[in-house]
Amino acid sequence: DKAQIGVTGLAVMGRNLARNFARHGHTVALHNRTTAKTKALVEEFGDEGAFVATETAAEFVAALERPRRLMIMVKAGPATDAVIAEFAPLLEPGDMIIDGGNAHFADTRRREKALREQGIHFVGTGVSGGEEGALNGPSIMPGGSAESYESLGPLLEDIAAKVDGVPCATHVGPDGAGHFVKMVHNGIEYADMQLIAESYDLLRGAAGLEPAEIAEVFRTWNTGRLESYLIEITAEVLAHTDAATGRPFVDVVLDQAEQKGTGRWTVQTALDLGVPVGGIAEAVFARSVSGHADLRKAAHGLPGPARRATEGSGFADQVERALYASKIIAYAQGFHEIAAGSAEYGWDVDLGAMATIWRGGCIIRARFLNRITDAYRADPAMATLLTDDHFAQALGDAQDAWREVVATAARLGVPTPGFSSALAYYDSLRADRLPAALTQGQRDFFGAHTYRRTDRDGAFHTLWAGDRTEADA
Ligand code: NBP
Repeated sequence: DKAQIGVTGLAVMGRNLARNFARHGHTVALHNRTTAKTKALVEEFGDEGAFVATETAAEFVAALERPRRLMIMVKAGPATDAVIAEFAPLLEPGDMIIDGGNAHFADTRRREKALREQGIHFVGTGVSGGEEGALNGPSIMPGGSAESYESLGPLLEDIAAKVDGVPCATHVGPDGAGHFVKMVHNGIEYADMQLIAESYDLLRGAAGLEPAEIAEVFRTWNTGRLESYLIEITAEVLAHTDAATGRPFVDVVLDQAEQKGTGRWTVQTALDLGVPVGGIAEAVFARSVSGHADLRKAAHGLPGPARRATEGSGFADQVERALYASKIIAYAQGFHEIAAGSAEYGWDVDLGAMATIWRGGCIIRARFLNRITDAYRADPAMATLLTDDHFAQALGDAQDAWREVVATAARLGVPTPGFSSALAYYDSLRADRLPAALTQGQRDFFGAHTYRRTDRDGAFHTLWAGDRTEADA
């Protein structure tokens, strides 16, 4: 029998996706540059389903039913191009190459265009959920042509996570849309993690709680509106004790956060699109600051606030409100970026559907995402999530607590770039007037960059160096 799908690149992700397809009753052709990995997979897991192990590219392609569905799970970057160059000449019009690696959406657009000229569908696909998700049900974000999704969609929906019976996979949009959405998903993940980290730091630094006590606070939060995978694992990590020293695990881990680059891409892309994603940017920069051991060493010992007050028992509740409000902001910024990308590249992404497919499988899975889906269902053209009834009310309820938490952090010297920037974004959007008017005045003064007026149309320039009369520009 011919295979319904083939997977090339059998490291942790490819291997687990292949097993997931097989466990769902699909015949899976296997291929890997190093053939030992292919053999090992069949030896260890061959009884889980129908696998066709192949060694050469020609054998692999020949093992697939037509139209062929060939999934690439190799290290994103030059390896992806190398694998495409190897297989594309062996394929026929109508065949599909699915790239499930973490490719940059611009690379996906380039590859899709090149392969389209050969009649091959290139399906850049975001896959979230790591190793575990790949095996038991990831969140899947496929781009590419609608036609390819007709053939591929049922397979992807089969292996995806399910929430309330709904698969966490849907066609995102043409060419690079899937990888773009996966990129922003990761950016939001950065922001979410940063906000949780700040909450922990505040409960520790301002309320004086121990990690085990903070774990309990997170466990309680996880029974409410903040219920999510990230809050759940935060409690687990904080409750963990280091076996070697008997100290809280979080105290023996070097405090320098690393990153693989998707958060940075989200911010770089947002800058290109002119979308303010301060919450995501602050999260990326917070990791960067933590990693600058040299700067931190040089600055260590600089003066801080004299005050050392400890916050009372109501503080945790205030932090919960600040966290929820800031999380709403981070998601609103991420969704704004997806909307902007969709408009720029003509993808027509269904924003509500993105929240739906993130409910399971992926790292940012959360009860809260249902609210985002509801919000976009109620008003697909909403300019910002913040004005949705539920979110507007939550932001309203959070006002005093959110401001108190940011003020407390500033008074006590606990760094909260995520909370602070989220609040500044909120206050900027809701302001009657912004000091951007002054910025425009300065720009006109030093560079004759002109300005618009509130009371009539047109562009104007004031003769700053002359008699300061105003001229039409
Ligand atoms: P890696 O990213 O570690 O890649 C290893 C695979 O790439 C192996 O199969 C290796 O073959 C193959 N490969 C390389 Br490297 N260079 C190659 C080349 N020039 N030609 C052919 N094959 C080549 O694997 P991974 O961690 O399973 O991730 C796979 C993809 O999934 C990546 O793009 C990653 O970003 C993405 N992703 C990973 C996660 C995660 O949690 N790990 C989550 C979501 C997405 P070999 O065996 O012969 O060396």
